[in-house]
Amino acid sequence: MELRDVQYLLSATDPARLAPCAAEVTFLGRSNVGKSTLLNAVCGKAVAQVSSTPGRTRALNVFALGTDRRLVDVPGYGFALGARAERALWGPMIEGYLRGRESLRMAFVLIDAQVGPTKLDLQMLEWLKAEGIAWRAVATKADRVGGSRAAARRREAALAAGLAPERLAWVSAKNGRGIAELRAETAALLGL
Ligand SMILES: Nc1nc2c(ncn2[C@@H]2O[C@H](COP(=O)(O)OP(=O)(O)OP(=O)(O)O)[C@@H](O)[C@H]2O)c(=O)[nH]1
Ligand SMILES: [Mg+2]
Repeated sequence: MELRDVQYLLSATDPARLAPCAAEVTFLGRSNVGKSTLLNAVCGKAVAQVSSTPGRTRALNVFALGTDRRLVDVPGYGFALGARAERALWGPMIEGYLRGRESLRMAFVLIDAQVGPTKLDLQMLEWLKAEGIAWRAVATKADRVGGSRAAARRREAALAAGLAPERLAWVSAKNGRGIAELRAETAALLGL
């Protein structure tokens, strides 16, 4: 079994509908940060739907590797469909899923490389720490940060998230930077 063997399994808005499994890795981040694109890049296969319209992914989209391993594409937080959605931050669906999900090996928290962590991103990191959920910060769309500015931008973004620069993965689905490392990490987490 390889990441390339990934297949779409189901979409659910009720996390209680997700059956237990042996191991899973999940992709979190604000709307449009590149979660679905990164999942596809890591797998080397276009399984998750990508769109230029923010808020495209509205349910927990679950992808299977064999019978017992999963990747989960989570709806973006911070995309307000209305006042109520805005208040809800990431809402009960995401919280309900992340809490007490025994098989969850890692939550990749995606942060826009150019923008750095937003207030919501920092809240998500704090929340994950408080819940004792394993997380890893991943800066996406690194191709948009010019070569000469990249090192400084990475330091700044890492510092804002309270991390050493090397602990902030720096990736681009567009030019492939950092994808091989993230792929190896994901495969190891899933025990592939
Ligand atoms: N330049 C560049 N653009 C990217 C990269 N990754 C994603 N994008 C673009 O960013 C936009 C959003 O990508 P998605 O993968 O749909 O983002 P998402 O986080 O899944 O968005 P939601 O499902 O709406 O929360 C698309 O237009 C992608 O083509 C990248 O590495 N570099
Ligand atoms: Mg998406």
